[in-house]
Amino acid sequence: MRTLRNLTGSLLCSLLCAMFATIATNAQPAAEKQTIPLDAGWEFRQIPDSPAAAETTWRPAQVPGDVHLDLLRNKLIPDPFYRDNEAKLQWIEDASWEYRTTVQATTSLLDHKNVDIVLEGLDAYAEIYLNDRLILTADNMFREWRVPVRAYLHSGANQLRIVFPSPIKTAAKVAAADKWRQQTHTEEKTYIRKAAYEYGWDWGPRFVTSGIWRPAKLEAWNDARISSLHIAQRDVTAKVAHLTAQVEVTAATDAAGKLTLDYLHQGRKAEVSQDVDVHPGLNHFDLPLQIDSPELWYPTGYGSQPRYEFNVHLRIGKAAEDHSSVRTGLRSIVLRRDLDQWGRSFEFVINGVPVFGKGADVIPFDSFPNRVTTAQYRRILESARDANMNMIRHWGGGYYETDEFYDLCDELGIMIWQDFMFGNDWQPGTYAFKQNVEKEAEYQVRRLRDHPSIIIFCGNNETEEAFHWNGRDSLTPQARMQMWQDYLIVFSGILDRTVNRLVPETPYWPSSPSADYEETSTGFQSGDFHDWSVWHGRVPFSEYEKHFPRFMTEYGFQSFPEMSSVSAFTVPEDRTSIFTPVMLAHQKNNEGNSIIHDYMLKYYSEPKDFASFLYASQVLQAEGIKTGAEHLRRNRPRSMGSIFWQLNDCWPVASWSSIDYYGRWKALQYYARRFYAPLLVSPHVEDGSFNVYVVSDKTAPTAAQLRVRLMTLAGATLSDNTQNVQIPELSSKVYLQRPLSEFANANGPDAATVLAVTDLLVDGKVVSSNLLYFVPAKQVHLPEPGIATELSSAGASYRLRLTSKALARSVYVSFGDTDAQISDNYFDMIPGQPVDITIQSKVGEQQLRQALKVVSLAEAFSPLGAAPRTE
Ligand code: BMA
Repeated sequence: MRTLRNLTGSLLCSLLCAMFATIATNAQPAAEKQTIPLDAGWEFRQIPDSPAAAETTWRPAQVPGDVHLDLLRNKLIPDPFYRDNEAKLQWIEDASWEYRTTVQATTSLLDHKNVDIVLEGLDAYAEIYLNDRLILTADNMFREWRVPVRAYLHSGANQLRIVFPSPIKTAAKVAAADKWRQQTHTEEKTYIRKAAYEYGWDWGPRFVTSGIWRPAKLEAWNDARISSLHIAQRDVTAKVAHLTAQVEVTAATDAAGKLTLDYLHQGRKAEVSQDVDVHPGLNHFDLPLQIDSPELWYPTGYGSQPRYEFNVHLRIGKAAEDHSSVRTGLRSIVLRRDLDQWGRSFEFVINGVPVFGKGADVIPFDSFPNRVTTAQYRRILESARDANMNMIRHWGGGYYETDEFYDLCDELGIMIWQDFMFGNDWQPGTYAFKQNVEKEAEYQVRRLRDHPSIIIFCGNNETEEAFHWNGRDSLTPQARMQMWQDYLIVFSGILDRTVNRLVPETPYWPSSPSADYEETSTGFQSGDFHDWSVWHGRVPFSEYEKHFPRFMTEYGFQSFPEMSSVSAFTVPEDRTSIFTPVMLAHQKNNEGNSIIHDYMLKYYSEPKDFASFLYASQVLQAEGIKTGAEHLRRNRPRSMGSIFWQLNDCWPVASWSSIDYYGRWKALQYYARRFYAPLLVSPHVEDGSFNVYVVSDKTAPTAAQLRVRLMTLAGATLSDNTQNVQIPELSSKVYLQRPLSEFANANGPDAATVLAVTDLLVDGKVVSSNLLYFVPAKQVHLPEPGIATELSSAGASYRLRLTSKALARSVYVSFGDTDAQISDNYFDMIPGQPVDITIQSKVGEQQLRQALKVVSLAEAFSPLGAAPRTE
């Protein structure tokens, strides 16, 4: 095109141009890029020569998808999550599988100068054949693969076939070629880049699957295509945003063209354009732009989440070659790590505001990612937001999530701590592996960098710590030195560099937990922290209060899902004890059920039956995490984050989650809504004194009232005092301090029968409420609360009014399998203080009334304590 333009003016050219124009019009060359999804007509089978080949007939398959889901859809395997079916399905990982479809190459497709096959995700090692010609060998689940295939396509039907040799055997072969492995004992499975949780985790089943797990498509283009569009946020303030639209164009030829960028600004379309010369290969163009008084994106609780849409069009000569768009929010991020009296701070400063990170760790939403629906993503992420969480940590043992997941976090204002996908395992040190990781990081960072929700990229989950695990400390010094060097090359070299090059505004952190290699021998000066003293270390919950991490990225305690969730994967005989074989098959942490049982006896006593055990386990978990979360919040700014382990589940299981696999909130999620409230009242006994803290995440001072009552469990008020308080923004402070003896004699008999009720009121409304007991939970002798209920219809929903004669702890309202959404649950009830909750349900009042069950902690335990069975 450019050659023709250069000749403009000459007679010969005018003639030639006229001629070409005619030809072009007649042939109608497809100008702009064409994308054709390859999502239809797929079939799969087990490769006949693999051992125990049982399913060698070609059968219909779904792409994107995986072998397990295809086998399930074809009714060749039972539900993998039901009872102990997991164990029966382990043969699938030893087999090899293949997928095929027909690619129709139409004339309009072949009219393009370039046609690429684009595979957005293959799990994991795969050989790709087009018309029986090997066009690609893939070995990383987390990379996109693109192969130019114009030359191999013929008009009409072409066969695309993808072979997945057994992942287990392939990884073993790749590992065997690494001569260092004999010294480092790096696990075979790590040699193929594949989601670690597929091999089983301490909350997840083992389903090592294979498949085309992300979309496949054909892209047909002519002279050039836009391979990436990024809005670099060099300098963003409320006054002005200095941005650069970075456009990468892949060209097949030398050509002159034009890039036009448009975006909406204050309701009007703004436009920037630039003439460009492209050359074969990758071309980089920067289009600077300035937005005055930008609307900034804030984490939820700090402001709104406006997003700007930027569209870029590429023309070569007169032809519209390609267009691309990106939606992003404008914000500035600083990970502030200043030296201070405790060591070095670790706080995220967003748009100039130091934000206390409140949330939980997120694991994959399913063992089979392709069946996760938009509704599930929404339900879990909205649940996070609704429980006053503003941050999640996207944990490194799974997979990089879908665009939809990140879009939702952007929309909801949920900040993401984004791990690269390395979970605990030591990683191979071969050159090929490192190159593979670099390509993965380039692809993923390019894909993710415009999501305003991602506020940090982190190298891995616990790999830095894992240098000392599994006997590695006793390896030869030479092996250890080599391993550490390989570690640094990947996690403080390749990944750091890639983030820095592609999105320098987003901080990078080498590992979680880490202190970025700073000395932390006396503890808690620097970096993020995983506190597993509770649970794995089996110490009491109060241990949390002895630790002062600068930012907590994991701490947790397990519970069981509620009865309706347990019923979904069991038969009645499985539900006689938490130690039945099926209940143990749905507990993946060694001795997990015994750990729950031990803590149960330590804090309460033996639950009276199976249903009560499920309920009490949730209360136990919620009370434990509440202890940790409130401690961290009270200690701001020393601690600036509380991310508990874990938000969700990938199947129905006993785990650390606060929301179960079916999306049902456990007690912990309801508790989190209270302990993560923007204004929190937190009574606490410290050094013989009763202290009432108020913690504020508000960015403006708040005028409030603090009411503190001393009551008996039976409902008598012993004292009742209210004081006005001025709460500074972003603060934690004690507003009331009294010698403990004034409230209760901690050692005397009275202490077990009284409690302090603390309420924080703003404009006369209670915004936070908290109770404090003066003796350990086990010694609090809860009376029978005698809870009365009154259900009435209230417009489109129902109102349930509960009244209690005595103190009732963790009141659990349920309707069994009857459809009902409950506005609050697992709440404490003060005698004489009715509680109203809203019930949304499709069923009638009568049916709801019949299904209604209310229990509280007092009714969950057998007076005598039946002897438990042990694992
Ligand atoms: C941490 C996490 C996970 C694990 C959890 C509970 O180590 O990173 O690997 O599931 O603890 O053990």
